[in-house]
Amino acid sequence: MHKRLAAAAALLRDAQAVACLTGAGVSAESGVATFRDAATGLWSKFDPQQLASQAGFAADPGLVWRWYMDRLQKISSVQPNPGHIALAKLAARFAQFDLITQNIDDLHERGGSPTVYHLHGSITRYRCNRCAAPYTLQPQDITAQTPPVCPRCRGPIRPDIVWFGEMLPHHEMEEAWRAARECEMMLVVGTSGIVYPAAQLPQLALQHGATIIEINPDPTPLTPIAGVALQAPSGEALPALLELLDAG
Ligand code: BJW
Ligand code: ZN
Repeated sequence: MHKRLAAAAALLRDAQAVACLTGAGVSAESGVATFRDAATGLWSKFDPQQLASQAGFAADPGLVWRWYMDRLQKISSVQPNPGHIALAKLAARFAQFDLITQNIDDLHERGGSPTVYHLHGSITRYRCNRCAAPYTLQPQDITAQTPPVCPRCRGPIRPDIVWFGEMLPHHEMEEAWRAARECEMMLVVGTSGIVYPAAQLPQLALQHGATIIEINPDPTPLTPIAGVALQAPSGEALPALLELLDAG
């Protein structure tokens, strides 16, 4: 592990442009459940892939609303972990550092990262599912059994999150695809690498000459294209990487 960390630090030391793609694993050590680990607890009998879709919302809007409000409360109650904090500090070391996340939580921001491209939206923002008007969540919405109703068109309110079959937000996609083309190094942290189009980003970076550093305790479909694979939790590997860089 130490050898691979040293190799990763050596590669990063001279880089000018670095990009980082994160997934649910970066928030796992904060206590936020990942998607494809065996689901536990209250929601274990529901399939996230079914709930996170227009069809799932149409079939049972209340169920989907309660699922998100439960996750919002969980996310609000947890803290960024040393991985989020190390990424914010790493950013300051490079002329260009683009942080791209698939996560809908705000733990990167709370960990100190100034600009974060949320490819799959954010659980802190809400909008109408019919007319797309933005909606400010009210305290009573959090315990409501059904979604709030849009004041403009009476449509159901939903989180501003990208469900299966929906398009990713235009600006975030542009920035993420630019970052992948421009970077010399791409850190790929805590993602299973199976959800598209986000999983294309490391491939694109590689095609444009970047080296991929993967941080994940388990192998993924992206591991074979990684120049260095650090098989460790990101809350340990990222601070260790930062320490090696700081040591010069
Ligand atoms: C640790 C750790 C620790 C643990 N430290 N690591 C091409 C091919 C095939 C299918 C498609 C394709 N293009 C599009 C599709 C369809 C679909 C898709 O990709 N399906 C796949 C499942 C096959 N994609 C879409 O529908 C996308 N839209 C789209 O393409 O629109 C155009 C279009 C329209 C119509 C038709 C066709 C195309 C939208 C995708 C939106 C994904 N949204 C979700 C849900 C958000 C809602 C919510 O949160 O409720 O986003 S899916 C879910 O997966 C979530 C995540 O952001 C995303 C990625 O998951 P992630 O982050 O990788 O988490 P996990 O749990 O999978 O992995 C965690 C990893 O962490 C693991 O590897 C662990 O080992 C690791 N780990 N502890 C570091 N401590
Ligand atoms: Zn509306």
